[in-house]
Amino acid sequence: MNEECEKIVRSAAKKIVTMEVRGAARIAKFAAETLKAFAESLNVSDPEEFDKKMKWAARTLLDTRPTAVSLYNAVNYVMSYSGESVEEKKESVVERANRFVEWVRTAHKNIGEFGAKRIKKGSTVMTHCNSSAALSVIKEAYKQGKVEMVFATESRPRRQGFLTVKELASEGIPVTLIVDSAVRYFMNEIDCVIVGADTITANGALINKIGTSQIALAAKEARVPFMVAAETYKFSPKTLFGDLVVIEERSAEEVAPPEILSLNINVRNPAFDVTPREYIDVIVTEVGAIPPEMAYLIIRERLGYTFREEGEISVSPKHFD
Ligand code: RUB
Repeated sequence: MNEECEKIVRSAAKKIVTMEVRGAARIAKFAAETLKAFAESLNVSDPEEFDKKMKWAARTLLDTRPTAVSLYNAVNYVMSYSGESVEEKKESVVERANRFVEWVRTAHKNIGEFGAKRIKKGSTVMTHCNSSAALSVIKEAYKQGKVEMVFATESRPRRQGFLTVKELASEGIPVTLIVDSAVRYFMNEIDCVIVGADTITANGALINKIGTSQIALAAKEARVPFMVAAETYKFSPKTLFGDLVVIEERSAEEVAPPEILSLNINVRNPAFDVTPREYIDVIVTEVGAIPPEMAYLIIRERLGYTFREEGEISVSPKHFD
């Protein structure tokens, strides 16, 4: 019976690893939903056994992809469940998972509204990869009649840019697809760059799809504002305690075909890169549009972490508590 339950988690983990479920927000929501489904179907009577199984599920999900802190925050949020009996614990898991999913849903609405205020009428905007948060800004600004054209990068090697152009085109939003190496060529035509985030560190740096930092560099050179759309669960509490963000390196097969790989060459395929805070004009979160320097406050106020005091840190994000 519980082997069947474990399948829920193993299959979810596989979907994240193979990127059937991808993007920091989607992964986080999916992890919360998976923990909920697992808890609901667990057939145990011993509360300690329940905790053990939940920890196994949490660890299995956390071990899928290392970079997006949204996954860690989602798992941590649900795993802060309470209760004495198995039934109470289950109820608490379900409640927390539902709250997290609601957090994801409502955050996008606010981010869209706040971000759109910073887009001028008649704008051409550029985005990279496929970010639900960045697209919520673009869609809202378009609805308000402010966006004339969206430049979307292909986003090699996985070409998530195709998802972006499909999504925008399906809503009738004018979009131009470009290869990643054409970013600087077109930057003078751009009024604002809008990207999403996998992680924001305590010092305000952005970790996002590989190529983001090159776009930020080109934007700075051309004095084009660079906006990051990031829900507060994309901020990393761990970086407050000195942890470095692990950048996922994916397989060489994503980059080159077999005849090239057979040449016995090295291939490196980092999935994300780091954009220092100096390149970021604003981070639009669901609680406001903030400078990157305010990242620590977000981690403290929204996620409930403060600098370590007397060996204690709070681990329960405060959002809905
Ligand atoms: C996706 C990516 C996205 C962020 C933000 O990378 O880098 O820009 O995750 O997306 P991958 P969202 O495709 O490798 O997961 O705003 O939807 O969370």
